[in-house]
Amino acid sequence: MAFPLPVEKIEGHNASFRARLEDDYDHLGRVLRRHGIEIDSLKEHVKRLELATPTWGAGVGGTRFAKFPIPGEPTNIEEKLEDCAVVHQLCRVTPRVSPHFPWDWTDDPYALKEKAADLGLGFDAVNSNTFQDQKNQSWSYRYGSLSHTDRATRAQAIEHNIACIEIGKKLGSTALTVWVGDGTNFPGQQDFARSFERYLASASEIYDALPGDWRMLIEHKLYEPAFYSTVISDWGTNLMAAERLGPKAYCLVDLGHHAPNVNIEQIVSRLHTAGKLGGFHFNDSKYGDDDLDSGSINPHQLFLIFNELVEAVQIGNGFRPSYMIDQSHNVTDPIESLLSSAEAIAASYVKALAVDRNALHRSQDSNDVMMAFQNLRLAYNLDVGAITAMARVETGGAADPIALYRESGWRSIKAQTRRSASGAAGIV
Ligand code: LRH
Ligand code: MN
Repeated sequence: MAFPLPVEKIEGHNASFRARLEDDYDHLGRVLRRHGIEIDSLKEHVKRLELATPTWGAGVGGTRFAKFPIPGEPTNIEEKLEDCAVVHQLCRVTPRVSPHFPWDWTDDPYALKEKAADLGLGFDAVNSNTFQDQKNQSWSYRYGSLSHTDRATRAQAIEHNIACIEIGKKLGSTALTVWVGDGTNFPGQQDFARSFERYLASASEIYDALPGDWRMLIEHKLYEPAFYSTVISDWGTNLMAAERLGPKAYCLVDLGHHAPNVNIEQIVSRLHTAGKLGGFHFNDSKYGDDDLDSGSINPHQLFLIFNELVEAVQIGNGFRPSYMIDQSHNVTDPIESLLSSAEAIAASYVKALAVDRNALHRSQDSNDVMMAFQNLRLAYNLDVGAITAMARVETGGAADPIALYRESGWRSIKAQTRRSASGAAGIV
């Protein structure tokens, strides 16, 4: 196993941070002890946090209008793995990558698994793609895929999902994420009930192909690419599907897939109560499915979501969600955005762990509204940077990952060797 960046460079960087980091850590430790919280226990939780980076997030993203590639960005799965390894080496909380097929297709998945392992990475959920037509594809997904009115088109989409499971098994993955863009742009274009039943029938054939230890993560989305109705449009429909399919089917919550101002933390609580909360696609948004960096627009929402996740873990019932990032990095260096997002997610998790839950529950039970709110706000207002930094430094990461990344010159070095990426508009 060889990390992409020279370890001694990180050690030198951390040595220059050691004194002030220990000072900040000890100070925060005293503050937390006054609230009966042991700082080291929070640090150990961060060390066990495992997020998955999206291979499609390692390259520059775009919109339907344009994409602005940068020199040295990855243009194939091997280069994307290298960049995801840089992210994990520096932040230490992203040990797995989530691939997307056919974007990351390989004829030798075992070699790819080995390449990833050599870089210190594993594979999380695999993502199928029946929202784009591939060259030499027999049937178009213009009018849908798993819910298409045409049996042959549905069969083609089912077959693709099963092929994703087969390659995922060879990569060591244990979950399939199914997001379909199926929907309509005109009232009357399709019957809501019949298209949903066609989706369920197709999804159950995919479900039957799942290995025993696998999970199927169903991802709902309010709109886009369909702009009047979407077959799997919200958490309720998602839950109906997961319950209809069976115990290996779960709901995946992509933060950007809801109407503005929807209370996503309550959806998280409901899906956990139903025992169907399977995972997340973390990102942020202001208007639609903007796929912006996690915590960059609404960090309080991210904290409130982790507050529900910490409550859920306390309740238990075998709850082990997949934490994945799903973003489109249109105007930043993707590695810097992934580092910034991993920090925002880790910090939200630590703040949620720092909530005095007994005090919160007492305030809730006695309807002391202001104290209940203050119980959360106290934790949210903490600057937990010293905890996430100490966790990184103690596991071989960087005290200041973005600063170290810039010092490494990784992107300009890669610009010398990597071919230039296409500027074709679109998400990848
Ligand atoms: C759909 C989505 C889905 C991925 C795609 C890249 O908007 O969130 O998770 O397949 O983005
Ligand atoms: Mn997503």
